Amino acid sequence: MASSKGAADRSDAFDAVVVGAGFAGMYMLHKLRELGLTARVYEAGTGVGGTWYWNRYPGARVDVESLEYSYQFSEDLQQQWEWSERYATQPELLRYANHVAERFDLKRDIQLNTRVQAARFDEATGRWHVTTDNGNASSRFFILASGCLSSTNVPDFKGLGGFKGSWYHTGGWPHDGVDFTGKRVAVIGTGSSAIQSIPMIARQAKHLFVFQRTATYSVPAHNGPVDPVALARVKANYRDFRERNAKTGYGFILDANEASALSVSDEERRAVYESRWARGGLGFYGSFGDFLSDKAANDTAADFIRQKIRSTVRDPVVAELLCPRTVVGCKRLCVDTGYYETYNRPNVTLVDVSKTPIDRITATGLRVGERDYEVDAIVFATGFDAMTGSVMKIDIRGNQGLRLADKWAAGPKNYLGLGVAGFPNMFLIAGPGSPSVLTNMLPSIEQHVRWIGDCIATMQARQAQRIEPVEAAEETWVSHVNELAAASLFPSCNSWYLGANVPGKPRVFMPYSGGFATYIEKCNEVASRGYEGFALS
Ligand code: NA7
Repeated sequence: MASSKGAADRSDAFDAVVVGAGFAGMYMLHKLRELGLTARVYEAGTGVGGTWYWNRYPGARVDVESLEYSYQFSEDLQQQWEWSERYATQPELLRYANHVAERFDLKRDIQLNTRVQAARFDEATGRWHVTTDNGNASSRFFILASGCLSSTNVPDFKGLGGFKGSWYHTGGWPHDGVDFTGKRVAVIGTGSSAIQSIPMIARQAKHLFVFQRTATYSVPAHNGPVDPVALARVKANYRDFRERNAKTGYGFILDANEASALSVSDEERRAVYESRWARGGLGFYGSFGDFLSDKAANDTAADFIRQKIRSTVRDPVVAELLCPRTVVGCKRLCVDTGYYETYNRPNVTLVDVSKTPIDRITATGLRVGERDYEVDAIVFATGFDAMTGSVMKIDIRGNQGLRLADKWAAGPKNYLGLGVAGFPNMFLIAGPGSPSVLTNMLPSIEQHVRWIGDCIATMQARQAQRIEPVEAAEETWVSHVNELAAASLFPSCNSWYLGANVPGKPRVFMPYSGGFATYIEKCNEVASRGYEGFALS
């Protein structure tokens, strides 16, 4: 049974402590057990599932096809689990997470309802001392599986405390749902969470006001039941399917077209975009090879999507406001079901806050410039302190009391996204410095867990006690990550990849943008060279 507050009968010394019981933490626990190690996972929520535990807003679903956004470590699991839709909904993903936890008997080592507050490395004993709001523990390994999008960002609007209605953040949605029937609702933000929830809320609400600071590109999902023919084909050789997806840049199969968008005629280009649009989903990224490296190539995709918006939204003024002006893919493309169409509803109003920001929250709504918008509920679809937020909330101290918060004050620094110099036996899963959020998260998570597992097994075989990156290797990696980003179009907009959505956060492009397959090769090479760039002692 999963424990709750008051697990006093438990031993507090483990081989490993893992922070977070999302997909990363759960598989890490399974892997540690396979290695014969003891572990405790601490999870702030009252259940497993991470992102899919917290993000219960209406319309929440995965943006990668479920046959790919799923664990591959167990052949029986991937054969037996049946996804009902091409893109699973949040409730289905949460059922899957719970199924995995039950199936592999994970819950007995997961302490729920417990937030890790601090972790300190003791150089004399070589152990981490972990403090939580519900007991303490010590361990040899300290593993952060705390999620990239788990620290919610609620902008510091004046007056929120005095608002008489209800307010919600998409990333901390009430478990029993919210009924907006007959209500006037404000949604702040037009990122992925907003784009998924707006069509659903619009169907319920009396009136919906959407406050848009930056328009976002979205491609249609064309969601539906999983195609039984495609399903049978994948299941007949799931391993092959997974191997193909590990050889891609994004960790999912998008039949990438390597040609330049500028090397073909206007008709051919349009035909490529039309076919990707008709297929739906993030396969749009695979339209052309220079999509994210050449601005002129990217402009052709931007023009195509803007035309789609103009042909969908009937009011030309609203359509123009919804047309993004940024680079396509500079923020993760959104995948929607009826998003742009929603603006044709009479009960939906788009409010442009790009030039005149939201001034304050009043007792009865929102004030923008001279105008008051009266609402009964506010939905903050305002994103997250991404990639570093949940790590930085823990007071982590390594050698000689070095604080991770100090080391990362100007942006995250690590080697391969896996370890941090000065913090022995600490590993990060799918965080900054790795492909992470630029890819299909599940295979990225599994690749990290396998790598960490192999590393620990090597340490056991060599009777090594500690591992940590060498400063020089870390510096080289950080420069490499920065150079890759600088050579791409990613830094051209204010995305959460750059930390630009959180006031005061250092503007550093956090994920590794060299592609999933290249990254895997690099990690394997480091391991095969005896963990080159790491100091083992
Ligand atoms: P995002 O993508 O960070 O979107 C947050 C949205 O909230 C975005 O449109 C922001 O505008 C807007 N925002 C944030 N602060 C403000 C203020 N102060 N005023 C007005 N608007 C604001 O978060 P999501 O949860 O939608 O998606 C996160 C990821 O989850 C997504 O990329 C997928 O990978 C899944 P901005 O663009 O910053 O101008």
